[in-house]
Amino acid sequence: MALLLAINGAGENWAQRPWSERFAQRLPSRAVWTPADALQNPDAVRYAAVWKPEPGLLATFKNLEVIFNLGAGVDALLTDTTLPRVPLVRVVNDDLTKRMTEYVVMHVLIHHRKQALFVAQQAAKTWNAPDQWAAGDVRVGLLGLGELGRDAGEVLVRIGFQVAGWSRRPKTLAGIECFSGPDGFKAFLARTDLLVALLPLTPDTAGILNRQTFADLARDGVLGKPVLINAGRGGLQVEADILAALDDGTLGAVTLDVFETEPLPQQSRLWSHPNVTITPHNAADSSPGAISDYVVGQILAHEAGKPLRNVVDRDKGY
Ligand code: NDP
Ligand code: OXD
Repeated sequence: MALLLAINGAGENWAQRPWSERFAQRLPSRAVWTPADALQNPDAVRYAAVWKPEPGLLATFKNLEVIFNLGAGVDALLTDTTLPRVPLVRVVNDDLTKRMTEYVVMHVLIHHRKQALFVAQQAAKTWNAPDQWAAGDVRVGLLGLGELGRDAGEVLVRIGFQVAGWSRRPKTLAGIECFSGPDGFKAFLARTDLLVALLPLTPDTAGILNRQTFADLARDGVLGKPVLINAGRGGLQVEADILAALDDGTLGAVTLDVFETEPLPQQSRLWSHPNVTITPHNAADSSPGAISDYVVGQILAHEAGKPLRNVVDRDKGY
């Protein structure tokens, strides 16, 4: 049996050679193939570990048993209409989850503690200490209460924020006010000062961060104007609406890790807007070693007859 490794990511973390070496070390008795190797002997390929593979590639391997996506979000993979209907496993691991929680908590605190003001004051050598409200005065709303939303929510609760979350199905979570489904959306927004998006990109969530959503956020919070943080997927947001909402004061500030087009094009006005913070889709760049351990652990468990974990529901799209 062989493992196909097909990787097309940008940045150092996604270089194909180190991934091949990591898997070869962890599975010394198996063949670990690049797409070119695998196409020489397609029937031997039993597993595929992929990040943004060429559309159509995986349909070539008739004996494929499991596809492992090397990230948490599977939206890019599911746009391939020829993707074999074998189990598709996504990454869920502590390393990735904790890194996302760091990102969310850091950016919530930056907005809450007015850090942009202090950076500007330092540049102007100004000593001025404005009133600071407590975390308990700020209502954070998490769009998505999955692996990532729940963990970030727990830490935000511990710090003292008023935390609510919105998911597809109803939930009960300690310390987090839970809303669900289209019926719960408006009430969730109406109590939210600081909106954090950690949703997967699906046909139901595409463009959900739009003008109407921003207009429905609370306008009586201590932050003055609502704030948006999006670390889910760029397709959740309508960037023209974000810019218009910042310009007319519907939103006070935004932090974006993900974009409609990545890398963010040079001509995007988001780059230079004073109330926009941009990070290059690295909110939760997980350790390649930890991801490789996770995939190999799943392969060995599968071969020992145990069920695969974190299998994507193709009908829901996440
Ligand atoms: P999960 O699948 O564990 O959670 C998804 C959450 O979104 C669930 O709570 C789900 O509801 C909710 N949801 C999905 N569709 C809807 C809908 N139509 N209406 C309401 N709620 C909905 O995913 P993770 O938490 O692991 O990851 C979330 C996303 O974060 C990934 O899909 C990926 O796009 C992104 N991501 C970004 C990274 C980055 O570096 N920027 C890194 C890793 C992930 P329910 O619980 O009811 O199913
Ligand atoms: C992921 C990502 O989905 O890196 O894991 O965005």
